[in-house]
Amino acid sequence: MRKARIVGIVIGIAVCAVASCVACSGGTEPATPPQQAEAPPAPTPPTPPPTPTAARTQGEQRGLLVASSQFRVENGAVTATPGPARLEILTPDGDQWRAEVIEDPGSNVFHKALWWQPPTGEPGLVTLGGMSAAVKLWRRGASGWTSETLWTEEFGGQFNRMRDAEIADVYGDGAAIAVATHDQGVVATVRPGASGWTIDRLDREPNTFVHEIEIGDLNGDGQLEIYATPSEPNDLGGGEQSGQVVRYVPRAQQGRTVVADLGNRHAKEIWVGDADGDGRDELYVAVEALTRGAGAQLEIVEPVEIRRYDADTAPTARNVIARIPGERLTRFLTVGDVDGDGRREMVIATFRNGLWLARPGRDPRGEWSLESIDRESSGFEHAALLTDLDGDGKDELYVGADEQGELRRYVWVNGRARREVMLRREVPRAIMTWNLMPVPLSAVAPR
Ligand SMILES: [Ca+2]
Ligand SMILES: [Ca+2]
Ligand SMILES: [Ca+2]
Ligand SMILES: [Ca+2]
Repeated sequence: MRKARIVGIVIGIAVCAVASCVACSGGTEPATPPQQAEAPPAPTPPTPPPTPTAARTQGEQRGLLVASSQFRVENGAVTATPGPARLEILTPDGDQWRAEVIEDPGSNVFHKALWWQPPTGEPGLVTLGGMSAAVKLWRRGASGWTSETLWTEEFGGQFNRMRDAEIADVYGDGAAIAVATHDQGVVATVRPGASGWTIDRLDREPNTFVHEIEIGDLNGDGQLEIYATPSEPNDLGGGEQSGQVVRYVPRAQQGRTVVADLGNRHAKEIWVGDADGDGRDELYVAVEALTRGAGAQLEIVEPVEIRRYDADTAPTARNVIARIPGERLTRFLTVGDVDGDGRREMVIATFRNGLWLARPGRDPRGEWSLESIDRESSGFEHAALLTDLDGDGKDELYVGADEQGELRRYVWVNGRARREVMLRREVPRAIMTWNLMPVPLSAVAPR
C-alpha cells in the first residue's frame, strides 16, 4: 500500500460556457507536445464497451475520470520535462464541476483510469501507468487515496508503459483486466488469483507497440474476444508503418489471430461493440494515413479511414465506412446515442480536423454519413467519450481539447451539438489528456 499524493480539491473550475464559439487561442503547430515531439505519442483508446464495470442504474449521475500526463512550464512555455502521472476526478456540483487530483510520482503518465468492482474486495480505480509501467488499484479510505500495485514490470526494452486496458469476464470466472503495453508487444490479463494477482501473458513480440485493447463477441458464441493493435514502433517522420489488429480468445485458449491486416498502414485506435444495434458486436478500425515526405513536405497519400470488420470479414478486406479528408491521425472513436432516438452514433476525434459525427445509413456495412461537430477541437490524443453522466438517457460528448487547453462537454439540443467548457487549463498543452471514463459518484465520494 502506498500513500497517494493528493493535490487538493479544486472547486468550481467550471464555467458553463456556451455555444458561442470561443475564439480558440493558438492553432498553430502542436507546440511540441512535450516529449512527444521525439518520442511519438502513443495513442490510444476510445470508449466504453459495455463492460460489467460500466453497469449502472439508469438515471444515476456519474463523474468523469481524466487520465493525463503533465509537463513543466517555464517562462510560460511548456517544456519536455514530465511531472508525476495525473488523474483528475470530476464530479458535478450544480452547473459546475468539482475536481480532485491524484498524482503518482512513480510514473509520468496515466494512460487510463477506470472504475472496477473486482470479483472480491472493495471497488476502486484502476490506473495504467507508464514509465514506470504499473497497473494499480486505488481506493479511498479514511486517510485519503492509497494504491495497491496489481502488476508492474520492466519489459526489457526502451519503454515500460501500460498503455490501455479493458475489463470483462474473458475467462468466464469473473472479471479480468486485459492490458496492452508498449515496446515488447506484451498483451496480458490481470485477475485475482489464489494468492495475490495472476498475470497471464497472452503475447510478446520484440520491437512492437500495442496501443489499444477492446473486448467483444463478434461471432456471437458467448465467449469474449480480446482485440489488440500491434504495430511497428511509432515513427513521427511519416511514411509507412505497418500494423494489424489481432484477436485472442483466452477462454478457448486461442492465441494471436490476425483479424485486420493493414498492409503498409496501421491503427492505434479500434472500437468494438454493437454500434448498429443488430445484437452482434463489430470491430471498427481507425486506420492512420499513408504519408510521404516529412515535416513541411509531409504529404498525405491516403487519409485516415474508418474500416468495419464483422466476424466473417477477411483480414485484407477494406470496408471503409468513413474517410476524413486531409487527416493523418485519429486516436479516438467513441459510440453512443447523442439524441436519445435509440440509434447509436459514432464520434471520430481527429488530430487536426476536429470532431466528426458519423451515422450508419440504411446499410450499416456501407458508407456512413458524416457531419462536423466542431473544427476547433484538436490534440495529439484528442481523447473523447460518449457517455450519459447526467442520467437523462442521452449521451453527452466529453473531449480533451489539449491544443485549446480545455476539457469540453457537448450536449445535443435540437439536433445540434452545443459546446460547454468544463475546465480550462492554465497553459494549453501542459496537460496531455489520454483518456476519459465514467465513474459512479459513490465510488469517489469522500469518506
Ligand atoms: Ca480500449
Ligand atoms: Ca452489430
Ligand atoms: Ca441516436
Ligand atoms: Ca445525458
